[in-house]
Amino acid sequence: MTKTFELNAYLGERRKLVDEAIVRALPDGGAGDPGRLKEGMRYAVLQGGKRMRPLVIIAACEAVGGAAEAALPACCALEMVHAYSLVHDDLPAMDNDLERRGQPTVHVAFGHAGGILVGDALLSQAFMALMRGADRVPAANLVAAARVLAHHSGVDGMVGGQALDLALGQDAHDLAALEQVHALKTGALYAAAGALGALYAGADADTVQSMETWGLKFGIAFQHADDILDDDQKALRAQALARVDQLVGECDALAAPLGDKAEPLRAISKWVRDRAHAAAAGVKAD
Ligand code: GRG
Repeated sequence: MTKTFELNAYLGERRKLVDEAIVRALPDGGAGDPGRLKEGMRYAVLQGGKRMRPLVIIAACEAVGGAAEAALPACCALEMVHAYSLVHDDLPAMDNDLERRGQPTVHVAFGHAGGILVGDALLSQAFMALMRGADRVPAANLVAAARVLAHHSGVDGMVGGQALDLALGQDAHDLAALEQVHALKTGALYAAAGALGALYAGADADTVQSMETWGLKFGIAFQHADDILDDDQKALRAQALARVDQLVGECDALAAPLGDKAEPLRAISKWVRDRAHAAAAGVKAD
């Protein structure tokens, strides 16, 4: 399988499933929509994006013996949390960004209050989407999935990472401090992705833990690669690149016992390593 595995084809097929499921999981913009809230939610989620977190969910699910379709409720939920975080991050009180994915940001298109409410509504809708798996997932795994999503999204995860980032400002002068932010702000949602993929495959607690750790390491590597691509944290670039190699090696070790089923996971972590190295060599990747 290793020689013939085509990551782009794999991601393209799964991405189609994810995109179709997300459209179904969002409120229908055609029904009553006071304040254009539903329209704003759809705008925030359906304007593109790589869908990397849902694709990691599916790869983790398949790596432990599940089917992609079983994981779609978790894919929709996590992408909604990701979208809400971007909407709030773009607000004037945060980064005050006017464009995202080549379009006006949500607060530009729907007003500042609209941006706040769209983000809030997406977070709640995420837990509605997660529960769509209720009939296909063991009840204990569904409860664990709600806990995992809340934990990694909240104060001990992404929101805590954003707060830490704001508190540190430009003070992240060493790799350890930088990685603490990366682990919470970006790594947490990827840790959730690994765990959710395993939970929606019906996996046991040890397997879920292993995939959660895979996701955390991958997420930190993903953020280092993103920093290199964006020319951020230049003083730490060489150390960050070395860490990407180390983290991807640790991901591979976690995936090794899963055999061929984990080929997509291996290809995804290799993609992030190649992306980081290409960016460091001055080649712009997608
Ligand atoms: C405001 C609650 C709150 C959280 C904000 C996600 C975040 C925390 C801030 C956005 C800025 C940033 C650099 C976050 C790191 C995570 C990251 C790389 C986000 C972009 O993810 P991609 O590249 O985006 O997956 P697409 O557009 O492909 O979905």
